[in-house]
Amino acid sequence: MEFGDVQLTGLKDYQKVDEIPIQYGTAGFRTKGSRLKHVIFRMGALAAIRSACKKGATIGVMITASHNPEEDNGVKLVDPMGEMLGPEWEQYATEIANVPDSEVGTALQKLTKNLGVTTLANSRVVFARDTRPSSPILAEALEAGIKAAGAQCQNFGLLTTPQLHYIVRCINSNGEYGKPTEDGYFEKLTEAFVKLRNIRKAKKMKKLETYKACLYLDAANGVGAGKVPILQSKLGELLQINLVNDGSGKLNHECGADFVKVQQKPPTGVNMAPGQRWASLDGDADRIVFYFIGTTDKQFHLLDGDKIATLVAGYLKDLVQATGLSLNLGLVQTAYANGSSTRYITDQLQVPVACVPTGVKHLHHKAQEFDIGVYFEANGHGTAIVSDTSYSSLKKASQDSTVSEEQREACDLLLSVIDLINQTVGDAISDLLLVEMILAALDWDVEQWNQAYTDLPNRQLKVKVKDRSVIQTTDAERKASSPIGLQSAIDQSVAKYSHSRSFVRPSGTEDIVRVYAEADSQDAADKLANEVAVLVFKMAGGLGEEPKLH
Ligand code: G16
Repeated sequence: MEFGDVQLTGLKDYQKVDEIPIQYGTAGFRTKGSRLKHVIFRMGALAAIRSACKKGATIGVMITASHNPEEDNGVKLVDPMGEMLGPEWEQYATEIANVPDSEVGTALQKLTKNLGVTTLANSRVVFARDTRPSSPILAEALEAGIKAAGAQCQNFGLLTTPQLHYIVRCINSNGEYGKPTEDGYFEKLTEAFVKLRNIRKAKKMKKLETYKACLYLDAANGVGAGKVPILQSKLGELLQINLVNDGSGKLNHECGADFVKVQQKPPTGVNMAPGQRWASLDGDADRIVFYFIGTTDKQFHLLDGDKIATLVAGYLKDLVQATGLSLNLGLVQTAYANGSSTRYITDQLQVPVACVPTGVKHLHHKAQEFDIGVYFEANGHGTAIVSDTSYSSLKKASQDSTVSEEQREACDLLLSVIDLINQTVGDAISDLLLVEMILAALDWDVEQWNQAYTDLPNRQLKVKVKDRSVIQTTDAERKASSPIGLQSAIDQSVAKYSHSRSFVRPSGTEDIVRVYAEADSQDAADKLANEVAVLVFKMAGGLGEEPKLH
């Protein structure tokens, strides 16, 4: 079988196991690991074509299913500047993944021809994987696909997803963004963290009284767990990390950021004392949420992506002001953002806020419209990005002797904060350091952070349906446009509860429909979520038992 000018060798080892269609979803392909060998082999070849279309720039491929159960797996493609694969290519990926085995070569050949690609010999692909049992064999399939296309490749072994995004950007910026290795990643982040944390000492400011440099971290038994000791070795006493779910248990099982956020409770089996600051990563360490037990009310409190976003945006807003530069700062959220967070951002922080559909690719894109764009999904996935012109203005002002000393210092400080942030994609390790740095700078404990605003009680549910694509949405996923009648039925339910809101959307990473509801009491949010889940079940072909209120 011919593909371009190379033989598509190895294809026989990477044939489809079934004919069930598969789609490039919110963050790549995701399904049972056992169904993915052929998809990943083909994505190796596609990544090579993408690289050729980007004039030989390096493309990244990450093998992971992130927050999904251990038996799932997936693949995400990373574009040259470390961002998610351009949406126009998601369609190519879906087409190539689904063609019959006998037509793979022809389909790839047709694509290269349509895109004007004449050779893949200069294409470069780098890849990494998470700790799932199926990941090594899928990494072999990927390498085979890249090599079959005649491209060059480099295997980075076990990395977190954001580490691979970082490495891709470093390679393509010729090292300007940092050294393209895991060591380079930790060096950049931790040097910035140490510098920022030591400013207090250098300025002989009073000692920290409230902030305690001690974090309890649930690593979801994922790939992030193995990275924490490396991080710890570089932080010394500046932050003591006590690791649980360190990889010895089952991945994402009753632990991790998704479990804690959706269930609104701690990982199973951990012993939390009131006032301790806890955080959970997800399986590939691109998300993080914080939480604690209140010292007075002894209740569980979650500090999710919205609370991280407001902490970061508030800190950056003050810092930008201190630089004297006129940089516009904006925040991007999705429909899952708690109503109280949006109100706080608008009324208190007075920062412009935008709402886009779920998926970091949408948030990242929108955030690029600001000089400094902070974006976070409520599930803890997010980062901040700075435009090239703003970065240059900061660099220039930090060395400009006509600018006041305070303003130069603020520019310098902001530049170090930018070094602490992985601007390519949401990164749990970078976000962890950023949050810890800000809490220390403000000398806050976790309870002070939580006091910014009170979340409206909310509930998320999952409904299994025959075909989740029957649910279609509009208005940044806040309204259902199909099936007909579903939205008006949801509106009627919402009208029964005060300060309430609810929406539904098909997940792009799991075979389910997600239901979100918020209201002025937990009881009302639970009831509303359940009513809407029942509507989905009845109007969108629910499978199994009808959802019940627990
Ligand atoms: C991925 C995406 C996120 C998204 C999440 C859930 O995260 O990168 O932007 O919020 O999936 O998506 P959905 O609701 O469509 O299932 P991760 O951490 O699983 O890669």
